[in-house]
Amino acid sequence: MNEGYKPIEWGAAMLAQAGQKDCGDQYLIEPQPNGLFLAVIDGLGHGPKAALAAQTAVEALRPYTDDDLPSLMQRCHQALMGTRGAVVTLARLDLRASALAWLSVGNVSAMLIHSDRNAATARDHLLLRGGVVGYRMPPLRVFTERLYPGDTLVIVTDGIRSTFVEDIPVHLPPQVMANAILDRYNRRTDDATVVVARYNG
Ligand SMILES: [Mn+2]
Repeated sequence: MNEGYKPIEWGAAMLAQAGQKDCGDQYLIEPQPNGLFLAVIDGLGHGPKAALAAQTAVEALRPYTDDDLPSLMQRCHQALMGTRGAVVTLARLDLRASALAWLSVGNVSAMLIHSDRNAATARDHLLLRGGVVGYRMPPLRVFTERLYPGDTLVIVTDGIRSTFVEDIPVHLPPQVMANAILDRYNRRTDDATVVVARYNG
C-alpha cells in the first residue's frame, strides 16, 4: 500500500472457473487526474473464446478511458463484433463533481454502498439493461449517483453468488474486501470477478 491520503482506493479479485486456464472475465481500472475509471467485462460462456472477447474489450477501452461512458460502450460493441460478445459494466468516479456515473449492458452487477451504515436503504443498485456487447445493444443510458466520503462501489460478475449482498464487509480495505467476497461467494462453475472502489472524499 502507498502511504498517505488517497481520495479513492480500490482493489480487485478474479478467479477462473474450476479447471479452466483462461479467464473469461476481465477488468480495467485506470486512475485519472480527477477520478477513477472502471470496467468489468464478462465474455459470454467461458474458456479461451470468452477470454478473447473480454481481452478484446479491455484493449478497445484502454486508450480511451477519458471518453464518456456511452462512447466507450460503443467502442466495445464495434470491437467485439465477430467475437463471442460480452456483458459489460462501466463506471467513473468523478472527484470534482463528487459523483459516480455508471452504465451497463447485460448482467455485470454494480452497487454503491453509502457509508452511513445506520440507513437501511443506503444502497443504490445500477439498473441492468439486457443485451450483449458485440451483438445487441440496448439504448445506452448513463445513471449518476452523488458520492459521499466513505461510499464504496462494488462490481461483480455472475460468477459471484448474489447472496453476497447480505453480508458485505464494508469495514475492510477495498482489496481485502474484494478478496473476501471472491473467496466466500465464487460459484466455481463460472469465472468470477469482484472490483471494489472506495471514495474517501
Ligand atoms: Mn459469467
